[in-house]
Amino acid sequence: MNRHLKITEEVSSAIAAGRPVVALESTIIAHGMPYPANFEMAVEVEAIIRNVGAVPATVAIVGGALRVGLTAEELKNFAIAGSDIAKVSTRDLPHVVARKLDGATTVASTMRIAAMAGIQVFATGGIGGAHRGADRSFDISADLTEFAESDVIVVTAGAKAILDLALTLETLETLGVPVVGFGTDDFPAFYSRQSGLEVPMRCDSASEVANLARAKWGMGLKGGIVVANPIPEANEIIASEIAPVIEKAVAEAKSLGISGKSVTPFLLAKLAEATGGRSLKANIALVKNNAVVAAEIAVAFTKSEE
Ligand code: PSU
Ligand code: MN
Repeated sequence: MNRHLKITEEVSSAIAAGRPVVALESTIIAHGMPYPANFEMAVEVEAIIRNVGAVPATVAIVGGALRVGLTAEELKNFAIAGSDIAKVSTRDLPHVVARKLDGATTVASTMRIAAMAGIQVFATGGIGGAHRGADRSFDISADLTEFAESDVIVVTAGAKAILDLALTLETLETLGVPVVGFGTDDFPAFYSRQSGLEVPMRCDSASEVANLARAKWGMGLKGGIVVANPIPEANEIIASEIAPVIEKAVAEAKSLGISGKSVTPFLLAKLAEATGGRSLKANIALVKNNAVVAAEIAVAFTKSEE
């Protein structure tokens, strides 16, 4: 095991014994929600995973160590520090590790660290993707390329419509990544249950997802699986309602010349500002929903094939 990894006793003994473990990212805590809602969300999501019978493992970088499993106090530190903590994608890992810095991990770097630790299932809110105008800007999240690299199942409420979702699905196809609609034929758009874009395949249970992963990895195919799980109906914000807010945020980012790793946090902050408490509530509900499904998949994965 590599010398930069630091896994808690609880998580490492669960991995060693083949018990179910679910990884969680920390950018969603530091950059995705305001304090104290982010801290409450992080604690509740861990409890949800335990209730289903899996061990939660929040991933972050603390003093240059790749940490798998955080204490409640550490979760709170990340929640309070918010955007003062660096957002760390895969390309940033060497820098923060060499300089012994703290960092909040994105979907991409969390997948990589989970794979290093031997964790196969990860719950998040929404993955990054190909931004609008990516045909010229090349702004395609490293989350997507990470799916070609790391053998991890990621449960996500699809991706936000701040992105070009059609281009996001095309990119995942090019990279050979299965995108599974969980109980749906339509790729979910985070706040909305439907994007109008078809998913290439569908599973209706956790054990079906586990079987798909076994088939993929069993034939030696490398990389992850996107499990696209729609937001619960009660918390949905329909697409036509959120669309004008998104258009405005995207136009503002463009006119301000926002680029690179600031694009996603800028758009997320603008959306949160414009939709107020409702989008925060939706965000928390979908993360919890994803945590349940991820824990069920992790449990199914430890059982024999059904
Ligand atoms: N999309 C969301 N919420 C998030 C993110 C994306 O709806 O919190 C975060 C995740 O950590 C994701 C990252 O991995 O942003 C992607 O950033 P970028 O587009 O810069 O790769
Ligand atoms: Mn980007």
